[in-house]
Amino acid sequence: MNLMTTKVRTLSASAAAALSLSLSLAFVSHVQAAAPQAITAKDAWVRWLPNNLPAAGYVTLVNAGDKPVDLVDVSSSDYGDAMLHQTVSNGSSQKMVMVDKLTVPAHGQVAIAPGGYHLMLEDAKHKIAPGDTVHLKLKFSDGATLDTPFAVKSPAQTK
Ligand SMILES: [Cu+2]
Repeated sequence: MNLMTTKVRTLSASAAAALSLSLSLAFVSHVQAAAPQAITAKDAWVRWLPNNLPAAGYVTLVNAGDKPVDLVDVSSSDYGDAMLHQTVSNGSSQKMVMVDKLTVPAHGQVAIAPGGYHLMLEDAKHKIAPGDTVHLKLKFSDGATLDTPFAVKSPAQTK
C-alpha cells in the first residue's frame, strides 16, 4: 500500500514537471512575439501637389536591431497606388526608377528624402489637402508592418 502511494506521487510529480515545462515554453514564445519592433518611422510627411498630380511621401526609418531590415512593400488606404521610387540623375536629366527594397542598416537609419528616394503616391481615393494626415503601411522583411501617419504639406510649406 505504501509503495503504491509513492508511485502515484512520482507520476503526478513528473506530470507537474511536464506541465510547468510546457507553460514556460509558452511563456518564451509569447515574449518573442511581443518583442519590440526593430524599425520605427519618424519625420513622415507627404509633398502634396494640386490637380490630382502624384504626391511623394518622405520618412526616416530607424533600425534599433542587430540585423539589417529591408522595406519591402508600401500600401495605403488613402491612395490606389503606393510604391518606392528612386530619383536617378542622368547627367542633365533626372528619372525615377522602381525600387524593390530598401535596406535599413543594423543600428542605423535611412532617409527617404527629396533628391533620393520617395514613396510615389498616385490615384488618391478621396480628396486630400495640405493639413490632412494620410496613412501608409510600410512592410518589412522581418515581418513587421508599420502603419505610419504622414503629415500632408503643400509645396510652399516644404521649401
Ligand atoms: Cu516617383
